[in-house]
Amino acid sequence: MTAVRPETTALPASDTSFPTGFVWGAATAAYQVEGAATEDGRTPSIWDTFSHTPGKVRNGDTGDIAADHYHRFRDDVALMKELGLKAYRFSISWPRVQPTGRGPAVERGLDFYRRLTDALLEAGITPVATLYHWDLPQELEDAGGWPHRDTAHRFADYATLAARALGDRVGMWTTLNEPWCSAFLGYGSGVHAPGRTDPAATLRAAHHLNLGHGEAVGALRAALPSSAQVSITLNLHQVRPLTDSPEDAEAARRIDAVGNRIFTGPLLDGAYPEDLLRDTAHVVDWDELVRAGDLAEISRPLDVLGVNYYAPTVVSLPADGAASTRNDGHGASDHSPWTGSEQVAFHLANDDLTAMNWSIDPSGLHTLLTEMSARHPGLPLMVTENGAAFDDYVSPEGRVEDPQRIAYLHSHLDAVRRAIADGADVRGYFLWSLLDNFEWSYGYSKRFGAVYVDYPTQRRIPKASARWYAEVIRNNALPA
Ligand code: IFM
Repeated sequence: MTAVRPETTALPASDTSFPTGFVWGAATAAYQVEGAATEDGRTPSIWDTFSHTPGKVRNGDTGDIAADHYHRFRDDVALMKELGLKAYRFSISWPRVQPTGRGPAVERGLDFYRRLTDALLEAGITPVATLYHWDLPQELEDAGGWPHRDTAHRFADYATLAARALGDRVGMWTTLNEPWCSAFLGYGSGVHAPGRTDPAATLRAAHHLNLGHGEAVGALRAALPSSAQVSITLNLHQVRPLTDSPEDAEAARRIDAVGNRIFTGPLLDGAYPEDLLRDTAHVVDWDELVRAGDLAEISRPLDVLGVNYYAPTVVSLPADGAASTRNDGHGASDHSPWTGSEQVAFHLANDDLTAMNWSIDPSGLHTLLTEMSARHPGLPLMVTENGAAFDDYVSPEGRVEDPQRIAYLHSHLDAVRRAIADGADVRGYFLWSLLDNFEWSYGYSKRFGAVYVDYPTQRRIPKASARWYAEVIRNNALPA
């Protein structure tokens, strides 16, 4: 079994190289790429239900076929090998493995991940498995979803099934991907599945995601060899006040609390931050929600922390107390996802935008990594997602030239390299995404892939950025 455990060494600031053993990868997620939505016993997840609900996803797109990775994974692994990837971060579809979210595993579902990981290992690519990238079995949502405490226990049970089946070949495990999105976009603003807009349910979901993570860490440690590495991936918001005013500092404190510390507090410090509890006391009864023993469970030690970064989060507190702009990059909704801090306004950091209308600012990644590493010494970091959507197209010669993505990757990888030189313990980088895929409520309208997918034919065309990234991997260094 291969585990991702490179030795990092300090780097000179002027160099363009990365530490020996730096993990170069690319990432995807089950619902975004697999397709095969009804095959081999898979039942609907909340994203199947949501995407099939008219008006929820742009153009009525669904993940029914997606990039057809379920059937084409061998070709995709061959492509990864060609690009020289050292690791592939994928997610396991819960409703494929345990369709109703309860009871025994479905072997046919697990077999897909056995075949995928075998193919990866054969190609010399380290598999990195995420247990939950947002596809809750619909039956569990019908029983209450993440706001319901039992969902956390169900998740730990599923973690055991997955670890028992794949623990002999997967050495690196991630419990949740971006629990902020699951809780705040799924139950707050409703732009993600299951599309609920209930502030109390949002905070309850956040706590139960934390609890589910903690219980899953325990389950994984019990089922896996001691060499296995266990992590969680957070989309930490790199929060900046718009001005130096005390009001904007207050806005930044609030968004840092409900966007970041609601997870890092209990996970890494064993407690919910006092200011978060104050800001949200009118929404939920935290004393009733957080039971004895929960915080010890949630704060089980981790081997690695996964960090996803795309753009900074610039905030202000409008003088009239009403947020006039909610340019938070998380999709349009009449309901704010920022439970308890709905009055905060959001701004673009600059006008250099990706196709998602997210500002391009690599300094945010440097700040995030250096600050997290300084705050949590001894906890290695992994950039588990970073990348950009642009309006890619195939030229008449059959090529996809994406110089903007190359520039984005170059500047962000340079930020990672500088963070390492400045003392951050960053072990690897996973480009989001290997393939163009189903970008949630944006459907297939946004292309994040290093590899272009022509959806009508499912033909893969590596973009210029894929070739560029392959060269970086080969040299373990950025071009000078
Ligand atoms: O596509 C998503 C991914 O599923 C989670 N992180 C952000 C990406 C881009 O929006």
